[in-house]
Amino acid sequence: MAILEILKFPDPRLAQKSEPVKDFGPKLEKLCADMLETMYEAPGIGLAAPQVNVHKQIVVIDIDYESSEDEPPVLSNQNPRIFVNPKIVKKEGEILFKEGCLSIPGEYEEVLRAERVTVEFQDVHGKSHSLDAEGLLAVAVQHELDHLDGRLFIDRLSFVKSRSMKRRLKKEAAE
Ligand code: QAP
Ligand code: CO
Repeated sequence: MAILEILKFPDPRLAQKSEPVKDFGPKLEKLCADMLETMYEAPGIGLAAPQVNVHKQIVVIDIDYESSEDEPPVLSNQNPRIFVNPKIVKKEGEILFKEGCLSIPGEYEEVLRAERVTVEFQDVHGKSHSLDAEGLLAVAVQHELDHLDGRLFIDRLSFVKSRSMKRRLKKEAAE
């Protein structure tokens, strides 16, 4: 097991699109284990492979925290979920959720998402699954799948808010 380095905004590698996973095997299992360890150590509730500079369609999520309101979240019971080659096939309703991101530490803003999603994905062995998610899990799935398209939650704010936040973060990163 290993803790991986998490890329931080404005690293341009976060904007890269991720490729589908074709090889299922021990290398994929090791990467998923390392991603989970990295997420728990942060601590976070979701991590996408491109955040650790692996541009493959892999996401790990664990929303089972004592209080999801805590920022950063407090870890309680572990319920790791691994999504390989995930696709959202259905979206319903709307939810406004104050999101954060391990690649944008210390920043939290409300983002509008679907309240319920159905996600089709493969597990580490390549077996196909479908999951109906709602609330925090649905938000986490949408946030993490955005990473696979090179998109961050700050790209989903109003134009004015998004631009001013990116300018400030770029300025802070350059200091
Ligand atoms: C994505 O986010 C997410 O700023 C996962 O200083 C966000 O784990 C899923 C974190 C909202 C569902 C709802 C953020 C840790 C963790 C920070 C995270 C920080 C330390 C963010
Ligand atoms: Co994120």
